[in-house]
Amino acid sequence: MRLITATLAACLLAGCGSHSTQPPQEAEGTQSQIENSMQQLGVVPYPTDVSTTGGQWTLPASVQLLNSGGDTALLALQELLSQLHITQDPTAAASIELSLINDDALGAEGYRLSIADGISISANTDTGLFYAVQTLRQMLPASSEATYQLPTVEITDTPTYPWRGNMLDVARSFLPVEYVKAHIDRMSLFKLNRLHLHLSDDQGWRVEIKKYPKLTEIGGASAVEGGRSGFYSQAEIRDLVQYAAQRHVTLVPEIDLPGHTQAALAAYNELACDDVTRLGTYSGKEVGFSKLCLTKPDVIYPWVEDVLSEIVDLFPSDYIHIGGDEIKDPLYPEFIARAAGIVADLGRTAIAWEEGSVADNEPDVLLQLWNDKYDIQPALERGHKLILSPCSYTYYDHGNYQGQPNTYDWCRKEGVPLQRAYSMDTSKFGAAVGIESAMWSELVHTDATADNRLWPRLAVTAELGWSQASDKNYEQFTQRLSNLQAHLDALNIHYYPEPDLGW
Ligand code: TNX
Repeated sequence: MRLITATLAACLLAGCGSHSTQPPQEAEGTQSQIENSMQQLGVVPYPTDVSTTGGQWTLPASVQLLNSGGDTALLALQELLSQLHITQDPTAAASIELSLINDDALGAEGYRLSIADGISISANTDTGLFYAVQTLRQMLPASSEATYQLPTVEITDTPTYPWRGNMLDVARSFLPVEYVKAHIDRMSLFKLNRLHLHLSDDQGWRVEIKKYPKLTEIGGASAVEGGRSGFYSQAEIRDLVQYAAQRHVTLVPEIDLPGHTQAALAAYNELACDDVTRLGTYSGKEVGFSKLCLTKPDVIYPWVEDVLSEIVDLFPSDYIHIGGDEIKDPLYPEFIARAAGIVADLGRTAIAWEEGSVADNEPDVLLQLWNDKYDIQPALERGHKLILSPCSYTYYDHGNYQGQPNTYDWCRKEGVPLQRAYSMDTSKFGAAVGIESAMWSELVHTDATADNRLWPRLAVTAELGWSQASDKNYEQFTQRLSNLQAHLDALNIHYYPEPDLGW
């Protein structure tokens, strides 16, 4: 709000005229930097096209809402208005209008938001309308104030990538349902739309599978040393899926196969090769020691099929992640191709970590790149697309600063500070559906620590995933984001006090 007021003051003083206020790539000097920043809306991710007319409009204490079909958008708008103590009155002079239209330029997620002598929002879908409401939410204060002044503006906004995601490792250390719901709320404020849940690993199994109850009886009770155990029942998953859908977030489940499976082996010993002696649960931090016995196809494939069938029943996501990281076995490529085939037979498409690119997969299988320098070129040539998670930019289990206690630094010894995360050039990795940051949880054992690792860096994932690369400007990003501190506070986020934001 402060920035918006400053914007208006600057416009009123200097006369903004009717020109685009998209942030230019290079600010030329201190004076122009200040002017540029003052002309920006305090919105993250920055919208595609913003033009101000130099005026302002005061949102009155009571408005009428006109809605043609934006169900979740209407709910979000009503929630926003009630937080600001603005009442709805069908006879009020001022209106906020949500309209479903037909405009190819907006795609499935884009919207137009116009503020003149009222607010008019249009989009092809409820999703687009919902995102417009999120933009409006960021332009307004986080809690009620005496008056609400908005700049008169025309925004047209569409995302760069359809996949704007975050991965939570709930396997090493569990995150309770309440945390996941709060996380979905927070993601939606930034137009993030994929929540990848890493549901199984050596240290734990976190989703109820009816046919194999010991997975959660045994695997749900274990965790990494110092971490939390637990699991989601199928009823809880269904509730979460619905909660996420109402906020335009798709839950993408991962069952990590055929490595990272000690929790499953501990529950069902027959999945391990006969000479394996390590058959109990595991709470250390090593990786790459466990695997399903690939020479026992009659045992493991029916199990994989049963587990994935229940996963597909629970999660409506078009994509199901089958893991595939950190394992060496001559039968590995065959396993990945077969597991991806099982997913396809269930009517969905598989995602595998980058190593899965050695398998003979259909080109629609998505590959998730996690080592910056992995040679993914051959897979790109076969037509695969990527989810970009290069660890030196997107691994938020790495420090907010070099040497932050309880963070990893195996990928980048300086950690992944905000500015580093923002500096990722998404175009240099090849054809991508989008970007996803990851929070592994070997060292993240509480909600507050999770918040500290995720925020404010998740705002970077949002901006790189949504905004135009040509608008990228770290100074301006930090100015816009610092302006949103009250919004993060209102969401009760225990964010890292990032010095670049003055927090
Ligand atoms: C690598 S990235 C892993 C995870 C660890 C993470 C820790 C990937 C596919 N595998 O098993 O938790 O490093 O940063």
